[in-house]
Amino acid sequence: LGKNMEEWLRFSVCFWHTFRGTGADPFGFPTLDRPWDDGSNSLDNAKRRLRAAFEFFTKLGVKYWAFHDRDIAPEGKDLAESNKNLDEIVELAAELQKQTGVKLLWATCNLFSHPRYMNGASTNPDAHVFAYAAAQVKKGLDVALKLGAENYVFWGGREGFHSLLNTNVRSELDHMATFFRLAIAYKKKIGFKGVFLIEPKPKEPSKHQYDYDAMTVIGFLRTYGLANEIKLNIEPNHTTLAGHAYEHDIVMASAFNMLGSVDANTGSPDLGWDTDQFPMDIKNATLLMQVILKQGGLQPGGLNFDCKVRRESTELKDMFIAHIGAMDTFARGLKLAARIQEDNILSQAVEERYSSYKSGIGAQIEAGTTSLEELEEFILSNGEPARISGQQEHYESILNYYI
Ligand code: GLO
Ligand code: NI
Ligand code: NI
Ligand code: NI
Repeated sequence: LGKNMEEWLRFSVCFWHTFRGTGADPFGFPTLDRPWDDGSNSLDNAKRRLRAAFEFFTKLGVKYWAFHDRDIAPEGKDLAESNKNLDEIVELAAELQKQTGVKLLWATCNLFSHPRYMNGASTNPDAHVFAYAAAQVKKGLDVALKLGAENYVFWGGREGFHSLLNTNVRSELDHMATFFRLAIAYKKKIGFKGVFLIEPKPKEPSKHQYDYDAMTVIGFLRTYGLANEIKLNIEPNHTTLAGHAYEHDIVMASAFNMLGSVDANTGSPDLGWDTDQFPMDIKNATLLMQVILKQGGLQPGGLNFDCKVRRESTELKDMFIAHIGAMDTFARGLKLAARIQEDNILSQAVEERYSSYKSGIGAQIEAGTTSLEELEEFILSNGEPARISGQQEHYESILNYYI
């Protein structure tokens, strides 16, 4: 396939779940053992955590990691102190990256946890909050540049609304576009070469999220003339939360040349929220890798495990097993996708399905050289189209043969 498996499978460990996750949920206290973490907000604790993380990455053999500004370094009493804390931790991160060879897939800013962001960040009705978020992203981009991030992610955690009665949606979307324009200008100014990625997600935590799903974000980017500057980071658990199939947003983003990276996880369709489970389903992984194969890989994006071990997994070794199991799942998915591509049976079947567009009136439709009058003329002389079977079961049984 022209690349070795590692180039197709650019795995990344996320810092926030793996090193900040505790197993706590809205109904219960922490359950996970984190022997290196004393639970305090001190810089010493942050450093211990980071060292543990790099030990984990190296033992696992994963080449990339990803983090938010506020999960690697504690928030200070004001922006200046937060930035100072971040600088100190980033120094250590730079050192650890150099020592281990582990690279930064992407950096991001947490613009959703602090109470100041409760009504949104760039879409906040208060300009003061917009300014704070912008200042935070400025620093986030400096840090991304320093650590050689290959991408930079924007997940609009609170960019949405709970009620239309108090919301001016047009002005909030205009502000969000301005926010991205400012970030693009700064990125160019400092010479940061990483790719900007928006991560769509519906329903959580705002009742309505502006970045609902892939096509919503693509529509937003095109409306505001930003589609050449920003791609998408797709998380399948968000896709299923939006009511789509696991691979839907991957397919959609890739179809429009907008698939930059993947937050590789899965949810429980029987639960219905963002459970961030480790992907263990071979069929899902195969369908996803098929798209990645077809578009020639994800570089400079990757497969970032935005996943948490479940509350009931209390041991450190569970963290290893979860990541290894997920990596194996995608490795098998890649192999199966490669076989499916090689055999060409499915793609031939699809091609056949669209064969009417290859000649005659179909070719004219494809080329955009026809008119309503001409199409009417065609129907008047050719009559009713034949009914052709959709053959869903046929396609599904072919896929089953591979899995
Ligand atoms: C939440 C998102 C979140 C993002 C992260 C990076 O559901 O998946 O974890 O991936 O903030 O942007
Ligand atoms: Ni995510
Ligand atoms: Ni998520
Ligand atoms: Ni997540």
